Amino acid sequence: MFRIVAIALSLGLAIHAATPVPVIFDTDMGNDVDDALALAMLHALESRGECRIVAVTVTKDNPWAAVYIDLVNTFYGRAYIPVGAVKASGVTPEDSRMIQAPAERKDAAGRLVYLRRLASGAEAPEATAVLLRALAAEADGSVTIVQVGFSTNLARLLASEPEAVELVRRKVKVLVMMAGNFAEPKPEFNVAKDVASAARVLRDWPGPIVLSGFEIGNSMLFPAAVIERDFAYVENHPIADAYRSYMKMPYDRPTWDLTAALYAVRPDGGYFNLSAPGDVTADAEGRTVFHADPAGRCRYLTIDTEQRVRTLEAMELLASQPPDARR
Ligand SMILES: [Ca+2]
Repeated sequence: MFRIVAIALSLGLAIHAATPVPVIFDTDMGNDVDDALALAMLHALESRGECRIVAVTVTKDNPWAAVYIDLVNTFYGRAYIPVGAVKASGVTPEDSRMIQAPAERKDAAGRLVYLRRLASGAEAPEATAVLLRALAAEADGSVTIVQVGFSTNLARLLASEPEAVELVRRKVKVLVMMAGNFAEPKPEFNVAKDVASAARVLRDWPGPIVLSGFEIGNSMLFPAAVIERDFAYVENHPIADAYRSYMKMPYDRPTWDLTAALYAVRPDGGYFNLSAPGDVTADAEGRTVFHADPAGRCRYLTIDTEQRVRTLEAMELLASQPPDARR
């Protein structure tokens, strides 16, 4: 009996591993460098056959965000991935060197160092339309959305058309958000910058939500030494370039968005634990409160000391994996 269960389990795992998880990555690329590392991780996981990036959508209202994402996708050999940009949200419109410097970097001959499709963010389609199209094309119950910026796009998605909520309910397996703080009653950036949208998504999202709170990524720092050593396989690397452009090196930065991406693709990897179910509300300043409820749709990640060592190492290895490493 035990052996039969073991065989069934291994078959189940094999089937699971053979079907890459369709992932939508929704990011405020440019506000912090963990978004870039998280996107690099998703590309590595796609190269390993574990996920498929079906679209990337942006909630930083700055034209260089979509351009930078497009050049990263191109670097990893996936220039075809649709990139949608938030339009006229006014949320964090300020320029950011981590996205603009790599996008404008030229070689001695005056050519762009990083190839890309988008000449400007204005060419990127509106994010809600990209989300609707991406969801409609995927199998029912299959899509994982990783939201590591503001909830602007997902709130707009829910309000976009009468069938949108039903489309989300039918297509999305889980929404994984880097949002909130479940250790201290402090406002969290992703929630605070667009509280109305965060509150709406937390209230109205028609399916399960897993949140990686501020305290999770804050407890594991991405080492500057990994940027200097493990991204040096190519002279110009768009992720290392962004990291060096974001702050003065050397610095170790929290892994907030990487934790959400890792959990999204490997929920059974043992990297984290999950809270009991409940609901999460956001107040006007961007503080989140968890209300335990067996019928609730939300859980948040927890992590213990032993897990931290292995989880950080997995994030370092995946983020620095060269393109097409398994081909
Ligand atoms: Ca982010």
